Amino acid sequence: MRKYFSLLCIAASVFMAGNVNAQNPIVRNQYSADPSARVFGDKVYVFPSHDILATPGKGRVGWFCMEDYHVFSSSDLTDWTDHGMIVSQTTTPWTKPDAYNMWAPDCIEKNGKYYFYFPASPKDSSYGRGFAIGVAIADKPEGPYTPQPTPIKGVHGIDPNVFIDKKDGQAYLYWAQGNIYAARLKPNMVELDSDVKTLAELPTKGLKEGPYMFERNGIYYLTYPHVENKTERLEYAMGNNPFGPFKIAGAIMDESASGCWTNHHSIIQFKNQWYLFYHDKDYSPNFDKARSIRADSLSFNPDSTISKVIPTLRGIGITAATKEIQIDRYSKIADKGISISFIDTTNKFLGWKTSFAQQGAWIQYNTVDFGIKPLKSVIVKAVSTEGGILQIRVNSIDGPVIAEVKISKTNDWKINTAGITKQQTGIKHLFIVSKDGKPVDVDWVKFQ
Ligand code: FUB
Repeated sequence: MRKYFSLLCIAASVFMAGNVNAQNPIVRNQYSADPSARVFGDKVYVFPSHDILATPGKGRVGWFCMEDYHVFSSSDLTDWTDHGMIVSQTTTPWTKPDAYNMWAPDCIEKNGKYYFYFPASPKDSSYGRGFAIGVAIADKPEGPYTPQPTPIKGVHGIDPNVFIDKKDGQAYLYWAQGNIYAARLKPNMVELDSDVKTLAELPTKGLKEGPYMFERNGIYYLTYPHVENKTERLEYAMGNNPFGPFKIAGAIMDESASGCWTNHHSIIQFKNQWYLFYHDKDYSPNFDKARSIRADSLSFNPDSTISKVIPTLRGIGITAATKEIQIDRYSKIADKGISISFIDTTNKFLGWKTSFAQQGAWIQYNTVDFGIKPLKSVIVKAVSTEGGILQIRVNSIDGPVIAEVKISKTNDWKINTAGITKQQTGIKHLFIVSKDGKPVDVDWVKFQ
């Protein structure tokens, strides 16, 4: 029966798999949090938590509610594929099937097998109270994953993170439960191989959780969210080996301006660039337990410390000019006469619109690839009750106007097209400017 059910789940996952767009947030078809990004082969895989909204009888209303995990992948950091559900509370042998406590996970590859670590509430009190941490194993990053029959013995807590030291191939498990703990893993990756070590050099006041370890140039970076003030910010400490001792080094990302209480992250290097994956509450401004994952570039200072990451909406990756360019995920925006809001507040996953309301109001969207063949026209999906004119410029706000788009007078979203007067190739920064100040709402812009 269990086998039949697993097959059904796999079939449902494949059916539900789909492509989602780039920019921040990365995942656009569901809530997502606690992103564990990994480079496997020539792709980046992200293993996030999957927030859903609790309703009476399903989870605890007003709190985190998570029943399963999805995995996403991208080869260009722009187009992300949702591979569907990989592990669920109802199909894991040891988890309480109605606890909705499948919190922040992680995944790692060893000898061609993929080990997915996840915290959840056990159904059997012999595994201890609170959270235990289990493992599911697959032959491919996107699954199918087979959960182990029992959680890892000797581990109680949340937010597992696994690190394999390239120096000697030793795997370490980190997790949180008030403090941050670490232990060696056996070669089978599912049992501890040492005593549990408390990483005591970290801040003693204010919650810390979500450990994420990585190594660069022989320095071991233990990174973690910590409540130094009122909400979590991402901090780090540096050491000479995976068990420390560690020296507190500062903040990677400040507290969210949105007030999202949690943050949770991972750091990877992909094609010579480092990236920080983290979360905020983009699709749920009023409830910070329904979060969305994001990514921005990260860099190091000459002394090996981390340069603070300022969160952006534009995020990472290059946007093809021929795709729908969501200009509301801007790189920069004029101080006045322009604003961003949800297209439909009753269905926020429809995304955002940019409202132009003043002559000269502008928005900048960086790194658009016009390709090698000149494109002929630009399409703007817009609505304007008075009609208006938008200029499309490249390079800078004073850069050449490559098209002027007359937005027709209408009460409904409409496609407006104009010819390109100055052909473009290669990667350009895009500027959309209101020529006449008439109110115009824009959903997206694309070239063809
Ligand atoms: O997603 C639930 C919990 O919120 C995670 O386990 C923590 O790290 C925090 O992000």
